[in-house]
Amino acid sequence: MAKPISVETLHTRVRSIFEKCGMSEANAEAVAAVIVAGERDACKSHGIYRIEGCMRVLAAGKVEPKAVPELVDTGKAVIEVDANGGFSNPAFDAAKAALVARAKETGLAALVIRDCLHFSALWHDVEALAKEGLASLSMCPSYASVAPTGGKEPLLGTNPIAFGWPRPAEHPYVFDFATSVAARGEIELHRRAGTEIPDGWAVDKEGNPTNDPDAALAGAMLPFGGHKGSAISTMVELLAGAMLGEFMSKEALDFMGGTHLLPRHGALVLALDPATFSARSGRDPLAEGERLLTAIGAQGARLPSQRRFKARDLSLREGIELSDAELAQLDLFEAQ
Ligand code: NDP
Ligand code: PYC
Repeated sequence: MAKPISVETLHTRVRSIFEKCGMSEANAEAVAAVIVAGERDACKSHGIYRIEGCMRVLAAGKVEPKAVPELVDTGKAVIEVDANGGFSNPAFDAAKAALVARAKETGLAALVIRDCLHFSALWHDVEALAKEGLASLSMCPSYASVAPTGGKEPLLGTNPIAFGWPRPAEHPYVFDFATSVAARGEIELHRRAGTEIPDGWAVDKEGNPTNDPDAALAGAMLPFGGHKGSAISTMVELLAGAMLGEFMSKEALDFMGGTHLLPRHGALVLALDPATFSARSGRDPLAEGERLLTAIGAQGARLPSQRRFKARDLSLREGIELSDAELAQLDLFEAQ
């Protein structure tokens, strides 16, 4: 194992790989930021492993490398940003200030991200909103790779959903997960490592349970929590696909021509100002939240994102440990 690499150095290297692929400075910066944040926080399924996937969609011409996001703010609760076929991350960055301002003004605001290539973890966005004192929910479809509970054909995406809640003196409360048992990225990491996937993650093409990552990727993944996860995943398709007039996971798959290319569709972010909602109650919502969150911790249960924040602290202090294979791949991408 080589010496750890600093977060800044990794960021510079990833950004320059994307600039070499033809991305504008601003887009390369935003995409590198979310990938390096994933690696820094030990979220390997959406860390540097994703560079290759991004390069593949760039090479296939299915994402606009120099897209300039266009903000459409009519002063109403729903703000739109058109990613114009570019990555979702610069589009979110371009709209964040308007979303925060509207949520604080009216108590509740929504951001619609249109026509974006979305490959990243969602915690990045809800954490940014929690830093502004807002609660938020973020969701998007993906590409059809998950069978609804009771079915066996891929129809739903891995459809992630993330929630953020601000905490006055702590990292925010954040959960962020695929509505499939595991993110597709996790299965791909098992395939690369030559290891089996756990029971219950997926079925093969015939609908039989499988532990083989290749058979799982060719078959169908399963929603988490049976019919409950299946329904939440369907809700994501309806709210962040049908309602926005953007691709649902089946259409995203057809548009990309297969799961070898990352999906293009829309995304929905809801931002809520806790102070506005509780104003007439005379109670402090953040203090109420603290009571619950500390009681959970007092039982010895860990909060979601606690592992991630710990990994972040370590990476910022000591750098990020990458395997020799990962470093060799970075060198290869830089040389291309
Ligand atoms: P995980 O199952 O790894 O984690 C889900 C969440 O649960 C995290 O917030 C995690 O916190 C928390 N958690 C895990 N174990 C515990 C525990 N024992 N107690 C309390 N909390 C726990 O996530 P997934 O594999 O489902 O998803 C990984 C990422 O993939 C997400 O960031 C998601 O946004 C992304 N994704 C993106 C897609 C896209 O289309 N853009 C599609 C699908 C997924 P912690 O991190 O601290 O462990
Ligand atoms: O890991 O499921 C996943 C995924 C799909 C698109 C981006 N990430």
